[in-house]
Amino acid sequence: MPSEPTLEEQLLHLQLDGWCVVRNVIPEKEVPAVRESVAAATLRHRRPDAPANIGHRTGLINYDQSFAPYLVTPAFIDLVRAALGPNVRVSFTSAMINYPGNVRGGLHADWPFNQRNAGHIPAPYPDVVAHFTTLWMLSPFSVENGATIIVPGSHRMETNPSAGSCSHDEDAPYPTEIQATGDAGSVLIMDSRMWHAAGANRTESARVAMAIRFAPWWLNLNGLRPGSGERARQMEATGLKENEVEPVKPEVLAALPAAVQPLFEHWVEA
Ligand SMILES: O=C(O)CCC(=O)C(=O)O
Repeated sequence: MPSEPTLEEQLLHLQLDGWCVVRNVIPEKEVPAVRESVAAATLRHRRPDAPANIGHRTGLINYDQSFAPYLVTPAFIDLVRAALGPNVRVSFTSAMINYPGNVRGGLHADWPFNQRNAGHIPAPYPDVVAHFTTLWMLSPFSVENGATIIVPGSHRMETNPSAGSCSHDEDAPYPTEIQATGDAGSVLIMDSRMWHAAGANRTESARVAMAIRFAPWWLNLNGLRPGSGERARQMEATGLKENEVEPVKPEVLAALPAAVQPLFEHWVEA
């Protein structure tokens, strides 16, 4: 078994290639309980507007907290903090169950680089590390069950296929794309500028995952806050839609492990 890469090696991988996988963020024996808890919460609270073949729940932290202690697994959070700064904040917690038959998604970059969101940094955007998307493999991610498709190095491009002006068609495979595979309990960390898409699930089993996104302290998240004036103004100015991230309930925040609370304090319900 090869030895685990050091934090410095993972940081270089993130900086140069835009992604890395951290193994065993949730220990192997503990993954089934987290997977079942997240899947059950997603089924109970499934977003009615979720795409066909995907069970989806945003604001997951209000519905399930089984994953919370692992957000501060040192091999994971030390790397996120080394890249984004010590005072990182969680911006999104979402659960995704990709059922058998789910088809390949379109290549895109995530908020705030996705040009279809009202709150977006307009392309051509500068080469700044501003947001991370972390995809938590609660099922093993394999080529067959639709491990996330990524285009290594694409975080250094100044646009992505969500922009009408991008020369690459979102539905066309990119010549250098790969799939980020890993055991259950691993986490794919990527710069949110990275071009990526869900792979097709050609197996008979669901692929259960979470997308937990992280922002540095200086990134303005107010456009995601339901009912905020900034959100309304951004949507009106652009004529575009925006994701909504429901506030964390005070009782949920209070029950989180002390080391996890600072990641969510900024988003607690007033
Ligand atoms: O499900 C996946 O593998 C990718 C998810 C994705 O594209 C996203 O959350 O932005």
